[in-house]
Amino acid sequence: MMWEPKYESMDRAQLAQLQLERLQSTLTRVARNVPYYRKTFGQLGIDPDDFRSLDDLARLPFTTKSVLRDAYPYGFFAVPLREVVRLHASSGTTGKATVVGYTAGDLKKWGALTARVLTAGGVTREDVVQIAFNFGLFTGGFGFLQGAEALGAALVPASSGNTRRQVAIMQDFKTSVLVCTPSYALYLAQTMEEMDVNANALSLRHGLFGAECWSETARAQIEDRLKLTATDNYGISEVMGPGVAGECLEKNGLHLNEDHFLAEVIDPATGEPVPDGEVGELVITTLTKEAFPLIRFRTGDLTRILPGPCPCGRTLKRMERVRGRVDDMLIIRGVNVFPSQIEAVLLAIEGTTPQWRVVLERERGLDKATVELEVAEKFVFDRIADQQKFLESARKRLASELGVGFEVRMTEPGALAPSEDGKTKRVLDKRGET
Ligand code: DLL
Repeated sequence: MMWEPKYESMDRAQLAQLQLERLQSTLTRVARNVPYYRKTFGQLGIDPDDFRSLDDLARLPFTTKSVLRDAYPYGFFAVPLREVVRLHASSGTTGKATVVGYTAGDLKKWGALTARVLTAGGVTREDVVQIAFNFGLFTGGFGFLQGAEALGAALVPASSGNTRRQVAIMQDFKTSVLVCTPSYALYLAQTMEEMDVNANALSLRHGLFGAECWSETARAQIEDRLKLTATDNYGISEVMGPGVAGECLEKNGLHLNEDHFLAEVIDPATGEPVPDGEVGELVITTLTKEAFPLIRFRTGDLTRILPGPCPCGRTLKRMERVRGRVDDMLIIRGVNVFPSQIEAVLLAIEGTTPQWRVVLERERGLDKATVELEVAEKFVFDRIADQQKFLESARKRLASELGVGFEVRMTEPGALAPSEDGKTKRVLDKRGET
């Protein structure tokens, strides 16, 4: 099932033509209305009227989070404020927030794009869709609300937090689709087990998870413990929010909505595009946004374009699940490690929970990395010796699978509960403090 088959299974040559036309009109609009683009296009000698081929993309300037921040709050808007009907803001985890505006037309397209993602994940108008993303400045809640409405599904805006109540809602409302972060889905599963609620007695069919990094191990656990099919979806508030890319039920990469977003993958160090199939930083140019168009926006997310067609019939390219953020990659004694790799190892160990984090410290000039984790309630150790054995085996697994030594420590239950918007902060870097 596709929501907009005309675009989702478009002939690639036709799609390229559509992208070019949309890019040309976006360039003309930003050159006219956004001071940063007017200035940089002038410096680089770019005339939107001369822009004839998608191959010329690499001539255009990048847009970074820091230039957006410098223009806080409205400096990148391409329409007057009176045309704007909605404002959201990026979560600002890596600095000051960025304000993102939407026209009525932008909201309509956004709804269609999240409807595409929901449909690809198996959702129909028959479903009861529980959204456990925060409804607020964060784009997750409202983004999916519009898609569910467009689809005609029954939407339950449960919002984030109050986990026991979420479980009760799932039981009473016969929720068939869960939409939240993957770490929150695991937390829900854990809470259900503590409440003695059997997932088989629920009505869940599908789960759509995104907004943070996760792993195939986490997917397998979520599917098993919540008894649903779990798909991954990607978005970023500066570009729109959810709706940028989503997996179909083949669960093999996320289809990029290329008729609205032009995706490139670049080498983060040099800024040069890398060939399809190679890992690099995802860069997105919006093709249809009115209020907040962006040219070559550097997402900071690492992924690659997957080769070959998808059996689902969509011709939209797929990107691999995001491996991590360029700035989240840990370099511990020279070895590169992403938090999602640590998660995959931990989840495979019996007794661990989704509540964990890495603390980085500097001790006598050397980096020290400690994994702090909670163990499941039913897995509490009566004897100190058992606890030592558990920690030692976790230490060994991490060292052998990731090639780097971590200390492992248990924390008090509840010490690492998920944050309000459901995004879990996995790295606490204290190296600057010592
Ligand atoms: O997280 C938008 C969103 C909401 C996406 C709901 C999906 C579902 P931001 O708060 O601006 O927007 O955070 C964007 O989250 O740059 C990635 O680092 C990360 N991220 C989002 N989706 C995924 C994913 C929303 N599927 C930042 N896998 C991005 C890994 C993801 N990371």
